Amino acid sequence: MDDPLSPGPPIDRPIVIAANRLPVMRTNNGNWSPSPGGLVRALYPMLRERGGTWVGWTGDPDDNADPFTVEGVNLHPVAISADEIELYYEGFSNDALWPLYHDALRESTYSIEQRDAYYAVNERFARIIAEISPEGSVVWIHDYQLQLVPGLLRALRPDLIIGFFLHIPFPPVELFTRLPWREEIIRGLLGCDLVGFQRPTGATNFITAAQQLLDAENNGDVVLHEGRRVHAGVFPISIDIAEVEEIAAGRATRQRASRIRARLGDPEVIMLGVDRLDYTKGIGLRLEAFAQLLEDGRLDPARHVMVQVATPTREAVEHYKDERAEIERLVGEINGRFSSIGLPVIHYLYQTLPYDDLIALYRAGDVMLVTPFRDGMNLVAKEYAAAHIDGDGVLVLSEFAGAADELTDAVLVNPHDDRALQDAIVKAAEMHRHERRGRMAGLRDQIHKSDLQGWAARFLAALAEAGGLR
Ligand code: GDG
Repeated sequence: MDDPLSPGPPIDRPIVIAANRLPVMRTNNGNWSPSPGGLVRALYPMLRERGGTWVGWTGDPDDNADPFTVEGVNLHPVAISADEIELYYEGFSNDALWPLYHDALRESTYSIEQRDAYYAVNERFARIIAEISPEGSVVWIHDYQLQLVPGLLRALRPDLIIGFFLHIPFPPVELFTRLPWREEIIRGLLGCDLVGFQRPTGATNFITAAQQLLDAENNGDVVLHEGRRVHAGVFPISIDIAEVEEIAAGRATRQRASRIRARLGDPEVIMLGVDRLDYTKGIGLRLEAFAQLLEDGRLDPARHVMVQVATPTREAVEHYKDERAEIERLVGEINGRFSSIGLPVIHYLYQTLPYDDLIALYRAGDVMLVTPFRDGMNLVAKEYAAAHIDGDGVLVLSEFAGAADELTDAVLVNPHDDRALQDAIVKAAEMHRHERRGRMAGLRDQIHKSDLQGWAARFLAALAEAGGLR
């Protein structure tokens, strides 16, 4: 019998990847080096090995850099102006789509200028991909910034096999239909042969939106649109497990982890949060739950400390500035009330740490708190389990993270329920060693079922099949 997880034989067609950002960054001496980040870790080595092309923005405004090659990978920059960064990226992508897709709506701020910039940048991507893709190429487009590209590209190049992966949730139709340009987005995605989602609900929501908004018919997970068959599939993303385990096993990491514990005052339980400082990640709720537990005496500042790493992100967007101010106010307030001299109860870092340091922190963390309101997957949860080669540690995980579908040995919690969140934190902090080890073994078995490279290979194999290559 075929292994359902086996990706099958490699694809012999040229591969073109498109993402908002190129996989490389300019270094100080003007050269290019691979940028950090999961997507790059998954796809760049594959392109380096077999050759291929990546289309994306360099990260600098008005950058008209010519196409170039790094380690055999062809890189095609897409120029984006300073105005477009404000309207297409910060505006439409991060201020309109991001909250809508994470059911984090405050008030709807939809602007036609932002939509026009989004369209213009998507069209530019489509044109460049159409110009550079060899006949019959396999094109894989990533994420919510580029949802119109498949449709625009299909019109220009019907010969291409086009796939799209959405890294964030696809919202229920009742929410999605708030967007004035909802049909346009669905039409864009229906330019694909395969649209991939993190969770089954994402695929179902997308199919329902296509039915309701465009009268598209469907047969199971295949949507029939303008005489074409568009597959919707589920591909939960993973991490580079071997890399995390290797770093975690290193002597330097072990030493760093014990130094961290010592510097925190050798507490009984280190609680850890690691997130981009994003309002969807539920950092504030977590801090409030921690404070309430200290207040009620269910946790003890002499025995329990929290480390919160909040990585700077989207600092130009107003809601992110507000979120940062609120988190920092809370940290100050809680530390003011519960710390003693030399021993803060919350250690807060608004920094991007080197990956090795992050893995050492994961190893030091006895309880990992991952409490987003809504999250496509959440790789931090998987990295924490991968780093715990010692077989110990407890993961508290929001039901609203995609990772909750797979990581059922976590302490699963509804972060909107403050009492439940407090109970989950106490349960994790007090969990008996035997149960901790049993649950961690379950988490580690689960993550070992699929790594990042396997995820990419499975998506590409499904895309080849959807495009009629198999
Ligand atoms: C989107 C979706 C989906 C964090 N702080 C530091 C640092 N990180 C790294 C982590 C992890 C990554 O950033 C964060 O990944 P997440 O999955 O948690 O979240 P998003 O950035 O929101 O990603 C998400 C993902 O796409 C993939 O499809 O899972 O749901 O929202 O890898 O390690 N890395 C370093 N220093 C830090 O301080 N080096």
